[in-house]
Amino acid sequence: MTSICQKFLQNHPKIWHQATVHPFLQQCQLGTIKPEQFNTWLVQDYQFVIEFTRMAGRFLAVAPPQHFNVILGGISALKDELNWFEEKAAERQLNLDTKKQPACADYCQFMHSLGEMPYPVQATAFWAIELAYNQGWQLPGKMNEPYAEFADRWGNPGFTEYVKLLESQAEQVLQTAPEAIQQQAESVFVQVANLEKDFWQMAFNAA
Ligand code: HMH
Repeated sequence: MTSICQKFLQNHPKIWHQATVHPFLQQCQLGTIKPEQFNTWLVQDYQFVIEFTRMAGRFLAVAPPQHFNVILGGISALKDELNWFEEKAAERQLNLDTKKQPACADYCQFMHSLGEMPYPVQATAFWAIELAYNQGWQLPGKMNEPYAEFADRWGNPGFTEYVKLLESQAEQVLQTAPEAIQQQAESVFVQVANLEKDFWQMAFNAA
């Protein structure tokens, strides 16, 4: 029996592919990405992660206690990730206090709106957001520095395990959710995929 989460992936192969395979990532692997493109991504993703951390806080607030372990692990990793982004930006002399571009602002608005949605829908979104980066940074294959460090952050085996745990927690609550909530979760899954695609394109356009 195919799980509900795996069905979401199977039902939307085209948009999921666009969410996780993009010339931005391929050119990081080739080492041909332009500094303006990479730096735009870095500064905008920092803004994204700030809003994602707030989303994680709201997600924890409505989670069953049995799900705390995995979510708190994720929140602890976000603490490290925000500090790491600040270091990477300083190395590149980037100003992190930059206005959000429309694709980033749309994604942040979407994450904010998830707070109003039922827990199984939030769990689906949280899983899909992390899976997109886990797959996206792994699929191009081994990268060289300075990009290897970025690919490893979301592509490392520990992160893959964490994403599997997020999937099993989402699956567990989707299994017993009413049909209407399962449908809402599928629609949110597709929205995440579209927002991911647009986020890559935003950074790529900075050339
Ligand atoms: C746009 N999606 C985007 N940025 C991220 N850092 C992640 C997902 C993973 O947290």
